[in-house]
This record gives sequence, structure tokens and C-alpha cells, in this order.
Amino acid sequence: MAIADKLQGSHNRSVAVIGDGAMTAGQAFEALNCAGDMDVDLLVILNDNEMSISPNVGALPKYLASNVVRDMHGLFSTIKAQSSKVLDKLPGAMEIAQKVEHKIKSMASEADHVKQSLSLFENFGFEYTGPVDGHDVEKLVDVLQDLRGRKGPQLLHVITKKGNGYKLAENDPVKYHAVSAKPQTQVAEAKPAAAKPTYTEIFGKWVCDQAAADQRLVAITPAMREGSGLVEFEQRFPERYFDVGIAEQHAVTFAGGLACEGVKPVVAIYSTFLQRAYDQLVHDVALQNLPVMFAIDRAGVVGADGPTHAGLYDLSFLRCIPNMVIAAPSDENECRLLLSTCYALDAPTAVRYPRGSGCGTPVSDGLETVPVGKGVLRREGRQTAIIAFGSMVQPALTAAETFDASVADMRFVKPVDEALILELAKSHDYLVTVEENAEQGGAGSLVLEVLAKHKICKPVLVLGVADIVTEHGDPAKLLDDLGLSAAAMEKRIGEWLAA
Ligand SMILES: Cc1ncc(C[n+]2csc(CCOP(=O)(O)OP(=O)(O)O)c2C)c(N)n1
Repeated sequence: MAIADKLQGSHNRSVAVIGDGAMTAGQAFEALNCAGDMDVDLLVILNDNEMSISPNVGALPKYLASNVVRDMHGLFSTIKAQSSKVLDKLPGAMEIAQKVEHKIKSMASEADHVKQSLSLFENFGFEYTGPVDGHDVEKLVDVLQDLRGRKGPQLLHVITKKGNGYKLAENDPVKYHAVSAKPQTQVAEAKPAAAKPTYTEIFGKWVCDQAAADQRLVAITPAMREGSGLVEFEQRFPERYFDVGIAEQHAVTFAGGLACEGVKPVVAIYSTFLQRAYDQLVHDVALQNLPVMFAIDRAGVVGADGPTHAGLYDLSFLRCIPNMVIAAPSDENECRLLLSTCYALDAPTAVRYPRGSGCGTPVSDGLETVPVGKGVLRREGRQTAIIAFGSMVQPALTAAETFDASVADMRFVKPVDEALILELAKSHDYLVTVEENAEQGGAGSLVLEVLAKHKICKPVLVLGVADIVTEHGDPAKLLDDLGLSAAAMEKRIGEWLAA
């Protein structure tokens, strides 16, 4: 935006605000690298609260918190703030003062200990201001007013406390990272015991059980310990737990490297965040057929987090990658079975499961596996067969009652059970496919490809998420709006059959 303004001769100011957690992402450094070498008036405000969702990780937070950096820059900032009040009034004096300041810093950097303390950001070509107390609003306004007149890439390092001023959040910043719209003014209520475990919890328990049974297992999360169900794993297997920061690309290549050496990585990742690591998934894992398992959470509609968090594309983007095995569990027990099955394979695998809980099926304690690439006929009907994938099996079973339709739970998207598809095509007049994924290139497309390959002409209704940006909101309502609740499915199938 800053470059666009410059190109167009506009005098807008661009300000980028980034958290210290987000700053652990490679892309942040790609942008610093680019902007720091450009003659561009850009202000980056780094909001440093030492927290991602959970405490921030890696070398960067340690660097930002180091006293050397804070003291050194604190000194420069104080001098700057004091002098700017005077210099502001003299035309041209501020630019001269900036140059002098640069000169002093570069002379000072000759000394090794001072060199160390010169900000990482200054070495990237940014002028560094800070650290500044982000809760001292008046001071912050002064600093921002000063920065407004400065030329070139600027970085303002602001220190804040997560949840500042709200005791509940200050005491439990992890929990209060995301709050509902309803204000919670009382002591935080204890969470009512969930009637049904979530898929995240199913994964969290499985990964601990599997790790206890197999020393080679390590778990990797790109900054989503809580969301991905790895809290217990970290406590029980700290040496085998890796939070790599908000660095999905690195999470995947890191897993590839570990797998090269005989370690068995499980990358716990949300569907939407895996999108960032597509090239790494292809080049650093799949092409080499490395046994990395992806436990893909939030696959499907996600609700309140909205379109950026919707996990609607993974079946489409995974299915075209060679060597991948992709499983989509239809309930909680299936989730555990398919996790164990995929983990046991010597190949890149993905188990994708939705947000929230399923239908409450009792879950086995064992680590038993199922045949790879084989589906299961869950309901035997006539005329119409619903070929269902993952979370859509349960609503399909309900919808099937109206039409006395057969329902297959395909379990795997890759390798897909071609024999079952062909058998259903032979014994039924109409086929319906259903998945919680974009219709384009997903599991329904896969069924059409199988039919085409075997020269079978059959009416097929492909049900999935239409080619639109989904809204945020209650997941059940979203699924209904998207035509994927049992009732909506029934209506769509009924209309199609009638037509
Ligand atoms: C690419 C990506 N990975 C993970 C997340 C999940 N996530 C949302 S906020 C957050 C922590 C952000 O920390 P920080 O940037 O320091 O901001 P803060 O919340 O502390 O202000 C994470 C990991 C995300 N939104 N996007």
C-alpha cells in the first residue's frame, strides 16, 4: 500500500500493526527485507506482549525481551522524544537530527557489544523507536506524532500486557485470547463438562496414547497448542513437543526433515493454516514419500472465526498430490481408527476432521487400524446411493431415510474405494456425493472421475460447499444455509430426484 501510494504520488501514510507472535512468521521477515531496502514511508508497529495465543516461542521473543536491546533503544528513544519537541519547531531540523542519530549509531556499532545491541530491525534498514509502554496512551500519541513526520521505513516497538486492565484476562491470557461477544464480568465460570468430546479432544488423547506406544512419534504445532489439543501431550512428552511459532511453512519442512531421519512427525494443523505450507507439503514431504502425518483440524465450516478460518479446500488441494493418503472420519471412533491407520503407514497422510464434536459415538481405547482405501456401506437402500465423506455421513444417514437411499461412508478420499463406487453405480439409478469441502475438485469430483474412467454414465448430484465466500456464524446454521444439514440435504436431493 505504501509503495502504491508512492507510485501514485499520494500522501497517505501506511501503518502495519503486527504482534510479536505474528512476527515469528517468515512472511513478516520477507516484507521487512523488501521494505527495508526501499525508499518508502512506512510505519510498522510491533505490539510485543510476549504472547502468541500461548506464550510466544523461539529466539525472536528472547531477542525482543533482552535487556541490551531494551536499554540501548530506550536511551535513544528518550533522547529522540526530548529533542523532537524542540526540533519540530525548526523547519528541516528533524531530518538533520535523524541523519546525526544514524551516524552516532553506526559509529557506536563499531564496538562489538554495542553492535550486538543494535536492533535487528535497524539492520534490516528500518529506523527503530522503542520500546514504548503501549499502555501509556499519552506518551504513545506523542511518539506516533513524532513518527508521522519521519521519512523512510520506521519500526515502533510497543510493549503491552495481554488482557491489560481486565483481571480475568490478565490472569489467564491464553483462555481470554478469544472471547465471545458476551462480556464476562464475573469470575470466569467453570466450563460445563462437555457431553461429547470434540474431535480436537479425540486427537489429543490419541496422540498421547500413540506416543506412549511409539517412541518415534513427535508432535508439531505452528502456535496452536490449545486449539489443536496438544496441552496434555506437551506436559507428558515435552521433549517430543515442538511449537514452531506461527510458521506453518517451517512446521511442514521441519517435519519432512525429521521424517528423513526416522522420526515419525505428526503435524497438528488447522485446514486453513495448512494452505500456507502447500509448497512445503508437496516438495519437502510428498514428493519424497515421507511418513509425515497431518492431523487436520477445523476441516469444514468453522463458525465464528469466519471465512479466513474456513477449512473448505483441503480435500481439493491435497487430493492431487502424489503419494498422499487422505482420510475423512465420519464420527469420533472413526477419527481414532483413521488416525491410528494413517500413522501406521509409511507415507504422507492426512486425517481431516471438523470443528466441534460429532454424534457422541463411544470411542475405543486401542490403537487398532482399518484397511486403507476401503469404504463401508452404512445403510442399504435402493434406487439412490449417497456416497458420503467424513462429517457428512451422519446427516446423509438421516436424509437417506426419506428416500430409502443407500449410504456409503467412504472413509478415505485417497486412495478411494473404486470398487465400492462401481458397485453402487451398478446397483442404483442415482448417485449423490456429499462432503464438507468446496464442490470444486473435492470428493464429488473424484467420484465423477472414477465413473468417467470406467465409462459409466449415471446421474450424479454433487453436494458440497458452493463457490462462494462463506459467512461467519453458528456452524449448524452455516451448514444449513450451505445446504449441508440433514434437512437441507434432504430437500436438495428430493428436488433433484423430482426434476
Ligand atoms: C497463519 C495463522 N496461524 C495461526 C493463527 C492462529 N492465531 C490467531 S491469533 C494468534 C496469536 C497471535 O499472536 P500475536 O501476533 O502476538 O498477537 P496478540 O494476540 O498477542 O496480540 C494465533 C497463533 C492465525 N490466525 N493465522
